[in-house]
Amino acid sequence: MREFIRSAAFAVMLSTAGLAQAQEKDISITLVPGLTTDAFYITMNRGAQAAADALGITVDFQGAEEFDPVLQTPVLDAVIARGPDAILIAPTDSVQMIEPLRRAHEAGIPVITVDTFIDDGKYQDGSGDGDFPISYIASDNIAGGRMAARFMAEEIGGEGKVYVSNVRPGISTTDQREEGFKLEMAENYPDIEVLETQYNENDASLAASQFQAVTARHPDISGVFGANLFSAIGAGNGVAGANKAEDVTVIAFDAPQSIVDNISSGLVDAAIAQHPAEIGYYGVMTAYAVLTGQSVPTSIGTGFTVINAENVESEETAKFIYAE
Ligand code: T6T
Repeated sequence: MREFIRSAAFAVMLSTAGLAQAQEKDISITLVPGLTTDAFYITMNRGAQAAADALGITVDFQGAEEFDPVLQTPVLDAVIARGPDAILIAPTDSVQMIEPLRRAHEAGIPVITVDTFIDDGKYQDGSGDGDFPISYIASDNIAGGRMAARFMAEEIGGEGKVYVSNVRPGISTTDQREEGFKLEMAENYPDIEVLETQYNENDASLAASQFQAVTARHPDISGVFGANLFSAIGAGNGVAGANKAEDVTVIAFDAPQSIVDNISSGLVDAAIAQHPAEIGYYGVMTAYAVLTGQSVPTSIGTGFTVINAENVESEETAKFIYAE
């Protein structure tokens, strides 16, 4: 039956009888997050479950405890061995996850990437080693990095020294946020100097201690852009630990409750909240469409909500705070 569903997924036309059969089957999709304990992916899973409930299908959530391709690969191999009807995955490295994901593709399991991409993120175009995933559902991370730069520039009055606190090179999302941030600064804010990026391996404590080290070298530092949840939590803690909340602007990517609390207290100036539930919801809907013979877009862009002192207490904002 699974084979039927897979071939149905790739058929150009599906007969009405075939469609009915496909819909009757218990469709089972696995969502492999970047890591399981991150409020971003927990919220993505909520959106995925909402879509699964609406469709009457099953989505399970299987991942590693750290954002690391060496840990994600065996989880993925075990998922492939169980043979779900489709895999939604946030690949933890844009190059290192190509071959592991090819194993899913070669086993006939449709692959859709959510949040992060492999290769250049342009799928089904016959170009590159990793163009086999069917679709990519995510925030526009270059645009998000540009937004962070604009908020930073506004807060620091268009001049000063800033740096990006980032995870590690090779992750499509955080690489693109840094790229967008630097492009915006270079194009529009010539009096802002972007210092060397500090890579923290997704460890908020390391990100906090890196702030101490940067501020020792540059006591006149004006701002830090935390390019993901752990980088931003660490940047805020570093600034608080150095008693620099008054002098240093922190712009966060991601919006778990602790960052939102730091906006309320004035430690963090703005957070660019992604819409992870939307990514999960549309990820599952896309997989379902594929499995029932519909054509799907090769990429779907999801939104952002900027949270700052002006809207942090509003009811409208509350729904964009990540689930814990
Ligand atoms: O920022 C998100 C996600 O978009 C990124 O790919 C990895 O980090 C997070 O999960 C936040 O920790």
